[in-house]
Amino acid sequence: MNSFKIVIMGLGYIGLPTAALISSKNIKVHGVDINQNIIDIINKGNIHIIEPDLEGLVKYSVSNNLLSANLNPIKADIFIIAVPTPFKNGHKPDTSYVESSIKMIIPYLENNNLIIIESTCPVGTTDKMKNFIFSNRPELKDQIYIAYCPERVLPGKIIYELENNDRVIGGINKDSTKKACDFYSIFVKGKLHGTNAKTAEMCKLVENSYRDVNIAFANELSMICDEAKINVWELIELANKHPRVNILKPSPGVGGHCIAVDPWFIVNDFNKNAKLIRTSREVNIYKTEWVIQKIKDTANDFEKSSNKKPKIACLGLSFKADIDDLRESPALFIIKTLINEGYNILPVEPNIKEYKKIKLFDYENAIKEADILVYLVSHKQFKNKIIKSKVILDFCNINSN
Ligand code: SAJ
Repeated sequence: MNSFKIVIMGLGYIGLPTAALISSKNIKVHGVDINQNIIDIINKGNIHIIEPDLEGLVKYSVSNNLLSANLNPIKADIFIIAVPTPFKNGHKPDTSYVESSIKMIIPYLENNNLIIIESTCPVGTTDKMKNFIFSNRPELKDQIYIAYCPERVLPGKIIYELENNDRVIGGINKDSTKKACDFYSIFVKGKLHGTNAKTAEMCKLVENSYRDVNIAFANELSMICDEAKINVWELIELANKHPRVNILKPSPGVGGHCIAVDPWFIVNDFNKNAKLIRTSREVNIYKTEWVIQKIKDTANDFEKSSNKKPKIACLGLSFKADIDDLRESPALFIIKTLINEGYNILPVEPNIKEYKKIKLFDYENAIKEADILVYLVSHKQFKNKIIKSKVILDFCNINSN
């Protein structure tokens, strides 16, 4: 076993897979979370999130005494911060979990420790945390290493991408960058790119904003094409035959806790110049409203022509295909809005057994019973089964790959 010890603050979507992967390399990991229920689950070798390959790693590490979950940190060589940074009202990033994690580890810090922040953060957060640590423990100045290294993994492929993606690592000084690169080289097969903390922080925000801007372009095209009566999917396929064009896919809007959130971190701090990034967020949010209006118009036309209120099967609740994650899901928002406005909705989500306030329907029954089929998420269970005799609204090109 490696002799050094790691503390990971936060055992959620990023912290737990990171803890499991590192500990599976025979390194002792002491995980910390504020939720006792999560701690109990992990200490039994189980997991509280759905992610392929994770459970086996956690079981292995817990049963070999390499990983444990706890309420408080301990003294260690390396401290990794992997807590969420949601946003408050007005799209302002909320870094309070990062701050409270740093506060919790401060009493345990010793010379030569390395602190790594992985949470998505506004530019300048690492520097702020450095000042906060040194104002509480001035004797640690120049004696510890601090770096920012954002996670970049895709939910559904986290374990593979944790090991294989390149990493961007920005220290508060060159020694910190080197120390953090040496650490990641133990378990990352991708390339490690050293820079400064500010650039690494911005890099994370830019990656997700880049994707948001490009999806906004596709979503805007889908609304223009609807007006022009052109099939947007065919159009994009043709345009993408150009060697330097690669348009992404239109959707009912952008969901998840990353792409729909991170661009606001840039807009919030650089409001005057972040015009395209802000507008792209607005276009992607507007696309969801546009989809709701389309469904309502189709339902109202149906009612006028057949003199009965239509049953509408809404297919898919999650924020993207083949997962059960509902965070910031446009499909869920669409369904909730229509139900609240009194439409007769049959929601279908094959990846979820039960959802608190919304009664879920079985796919086969829903498509049989419904008058209108609305495809919101291209889950594999929905593919190649379109019933031509029904009114169909397809917002995700259901039969494509
Ligand atoms: N979407 C489209 N059209 C597309 C692609 C995606 O509308 O052509 C929508 C999806 O339906 C979904 C949303 O975008 O609602 C986001 O899905 P995603 O699969 O693109 O990304 P996430 O949110 O699951 O993960 C992203 C990834 N970032 C990038 O690809 C730049 C991941 O690498 C990050 O680690 C993750 O955010 C994160 O944690 O920040």
